[in-house]
Amino acid sequence: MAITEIRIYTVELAAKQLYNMSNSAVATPTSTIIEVIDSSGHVGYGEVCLASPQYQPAHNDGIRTSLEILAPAVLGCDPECETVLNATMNQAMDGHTEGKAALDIACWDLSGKIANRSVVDLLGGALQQDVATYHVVGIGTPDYAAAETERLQNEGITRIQLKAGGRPIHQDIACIHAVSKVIQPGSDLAIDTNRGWTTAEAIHVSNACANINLSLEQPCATENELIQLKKQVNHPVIVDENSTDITAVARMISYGLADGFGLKLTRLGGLTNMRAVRDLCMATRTPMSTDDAWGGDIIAAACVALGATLDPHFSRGAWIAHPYHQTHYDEENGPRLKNGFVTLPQGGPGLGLVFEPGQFGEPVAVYH
Ligand code: 0XW
Ligand code: MG
Repeated sequence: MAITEIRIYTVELAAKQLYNMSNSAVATPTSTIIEVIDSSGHVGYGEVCLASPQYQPAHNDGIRTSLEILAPAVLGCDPECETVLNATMNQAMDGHTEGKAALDIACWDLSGKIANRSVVDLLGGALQQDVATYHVVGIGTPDYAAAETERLQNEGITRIQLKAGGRPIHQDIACIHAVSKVIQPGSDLAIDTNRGWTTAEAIHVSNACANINLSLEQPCATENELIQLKKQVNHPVIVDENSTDITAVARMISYGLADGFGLKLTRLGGLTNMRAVRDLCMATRTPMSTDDAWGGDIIAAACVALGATLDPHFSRGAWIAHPYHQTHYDEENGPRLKNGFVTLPQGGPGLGLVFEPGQFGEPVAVYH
């Protein structure tokens, strides 16, 4: 088979629930949806949507500009040859992993449809049928943080990610203590500052919460700060934004720095690259999540598909943005929170999603 046409669509995914991080609040990100058609008429879908311009060094408009180079470069590629596809994209353009990821994901979906198999099976098969997930509690007051944590736990969520940073740390400490009073035994609490604290602030917070069972997710901005911090705190350190590619992941594992990772499919370049990172993390017994920054059912299905292939012991969960924007692409099959897990789409081969012709409106760009 060969890729014969690529269509690009956009969908706005406005946050309908408070979602404040240390460096930004999520407003109305514009998602980029990619439709890849091959010579047999099969259609695969990919997606990428960044949460805010501050969250990572990329921008949603820039992704569509990168596709002006990447999409023409992969016309004629065999969608089932992911190694060749990624090599072709890397020869066409350095970096820009987000646009590459969306094309890569679309080809995994397409490959599943050609082979009449799920992406989960193409990735090696499910080790989790009910895929673990976690839920974010945005930056707010201690009462809000405690009440939201209780609400989520009542819905079966046992993995809470409390956002922090970007304000005086005594306010973060107050929220952490408020949550610690309501978190249930067996629940997992991560404090994610999205690079918001200095090393000194992170040490201060860790000491002020020394008797609270929590992990520090991306507490500081740079790898060197995390290396210094790791020597001085007892709480586990989870690396997110610094895990920019497999070499960074391997380096931080070799340093003994990472007690786990918060990984983003599109930051790492898609399912092909994430499969390699998954294998490295499982081989080194390093827990990881399978997330993305924002997005709809397509990127969620890709995150959940990869998440399903993780040994549950090393799964930090597959995060999906749906609860925060509540936009359906596939109302029946889209990944949804259920009893503390996230559902795997069952709509058919590939990512398991079903779309109506023309569902995403007129394409903003077509390459053929
Ligand atoms: C919670 N996430 C997966 C979604 C937000 O965009 C940020 C990210 C994180 O863990 O930092
Ligand atoms: Mg994070």
